[in-house]
Amino acid sequence: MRRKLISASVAVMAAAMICGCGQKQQESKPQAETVQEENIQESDVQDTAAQENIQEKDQEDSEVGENVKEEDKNSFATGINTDENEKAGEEKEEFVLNGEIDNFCPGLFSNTRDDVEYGEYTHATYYSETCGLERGYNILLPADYSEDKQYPVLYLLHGIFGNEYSFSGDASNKIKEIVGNMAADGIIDETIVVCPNMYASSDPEQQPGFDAESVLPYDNFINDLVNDLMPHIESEYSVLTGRENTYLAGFSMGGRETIFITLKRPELFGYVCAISAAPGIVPTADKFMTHEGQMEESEMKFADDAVEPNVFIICCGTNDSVVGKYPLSYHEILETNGSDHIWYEVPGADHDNNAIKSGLYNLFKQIGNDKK
Ligand code: FER
Repeated sequence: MRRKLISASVAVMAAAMICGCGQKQQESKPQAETVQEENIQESDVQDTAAQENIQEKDQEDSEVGENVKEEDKNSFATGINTDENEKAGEEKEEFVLNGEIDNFCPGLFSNTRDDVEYGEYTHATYYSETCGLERGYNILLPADYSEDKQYPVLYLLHGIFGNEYSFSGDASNKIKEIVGNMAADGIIDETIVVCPNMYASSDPEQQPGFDAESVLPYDNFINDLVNDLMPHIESEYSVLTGRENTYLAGFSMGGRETIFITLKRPELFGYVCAISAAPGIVPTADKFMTHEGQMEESEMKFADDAVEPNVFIICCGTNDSVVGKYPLSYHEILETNGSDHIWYEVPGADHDNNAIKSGLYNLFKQIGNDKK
């Protein structure tokens, strides 16, 4: 795939956002090489500061894992809902289909439009051999879904404490609008979105949490997805199969599993986006818990003979208060290990829907551009 390293001018954009309440945000394009140099230093500084913060918070909040309040769990699952969410879409008015990454999803695609009919989420279940139980998912079918057509499929993975309703139950993430509008405008083909429950435990009583055992079912989702859910979707719905037509994206814990699954099974997914990916792919300790890691840093790469995704995006908000600089560190490790991907930051976004909307929009934009 084409290799791109894209780093928006963080300081300029953050300042534009803070000053620009209610005003249009400044447009920012992927930077030329000279600007990248400065950005590397800028983000180095931020990186060090973030590491210090992580350590400081480690001391203050050593028990935060056990103390996550019920009302906070939703913001882990689907992102913190902030006022910025409504502003971000206004950044770009004119749309050009090209291979560039845009900072934000344009309002043209995130707004509800009268000229477009949107799909609806439906809940259904499948039997998981992996877990030995019936498991639920939500599926977003195009408004005029017909067995006479065949559709590509996006598997979309939620954050920690989430379930199959995390995305379908949050109208502010605008997923329905983004996929519906981009298809209506002919940028992408009509696409099915599947929102699974990523907690693949065989014990229905087991609960997610910030400790090694409670996280294991997330790492088991790769088996449920590949062996149970994907075959179920492919037999129950009129879908196009193969990596060209099979997409994977996820937010936070779902972003972490998206990267993990992509590295393990790159032959299955042609277009991938990991948004605000959570720590724990490689060994580390953050303010929530100590992570043994799914693999060592040296192993975080595609196998030498692997077919790699056509598009593999890793992105994160510059103000992410939950996963901080971990997505940046994934980009750096993959780069060191020679595994191609696109890295970019969403200016001003927290662990929130601005990052989610931007990531999904850019994934669909890359798909549209790749297939045009
Ligand atoms: C962690 C930090 C963040 C972690 C998970 C998350 C399992 C996930 C956050 C989310 O999904 O929103 O240390 O460990």
